[in-house]
Amino acid sequence: MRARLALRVAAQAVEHREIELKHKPAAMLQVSPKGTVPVLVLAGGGVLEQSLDIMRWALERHDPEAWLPTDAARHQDAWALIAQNDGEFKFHLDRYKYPHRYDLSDGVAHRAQASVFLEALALRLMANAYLSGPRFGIADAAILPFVRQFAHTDKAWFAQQDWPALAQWLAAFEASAAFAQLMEKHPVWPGVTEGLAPGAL
Ligand SMILES: N[C@@H](CCC(=O)N[C@@H](CS)C(=O)NCC(=O)O)C(=O)O
Repeated sequence: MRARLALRVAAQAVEHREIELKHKPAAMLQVSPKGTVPVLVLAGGGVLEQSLDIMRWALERHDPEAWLPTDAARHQDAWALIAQNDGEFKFHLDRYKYPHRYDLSDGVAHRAQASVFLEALALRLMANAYLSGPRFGIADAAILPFVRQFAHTDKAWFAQQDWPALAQWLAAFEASAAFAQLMEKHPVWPGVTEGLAPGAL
């Protein structure tokens, strides 16, 4: 989701190939054996296998909304926040969402630990409209999809928390045109005919 947000704002045309994770196509594993999405295959043959690399690549080519901070302190702050999201917060989020995958009876303790990061985000969003200041930027785009996952794990519980600015920031994202575009369904790649040997129909 975050890679696609950056590709969209940077107006980078891509051929979107929707992957069914239960049936990863051999062609995908050939270019990226680790088998996670997203993967971006560049025109010159290079392969980007991390969503943050795709975001950085797209925004370095074209950044019309100035998502990449230009001053060193803001740059450092945004990437440190993203690292916290991808590290500790994601660790607890995964266990909150899928406790049984981790042999836990429930995810409540991890929900509490993940909430420490959300408290910090909520405080930032009380001071400024977005995580890095008055304008939407890379930190918002990189972190929002994960906060959304957290919020949707137990919507009723999330709604009871005293995080009005955080809830509003998430609601505005979910109401945005960018989000609506991202949620459009894409046919799974390769399609039925492409996936079959010639003459099989
Ligand atoms: N650090 C990677 C993580 C990618 C990742 O874990 N993607 C998940 C889906 S969001 C995936 O492809 N999982 C593989 C699977 O479930 O088989 C990134 O940000 O690109």
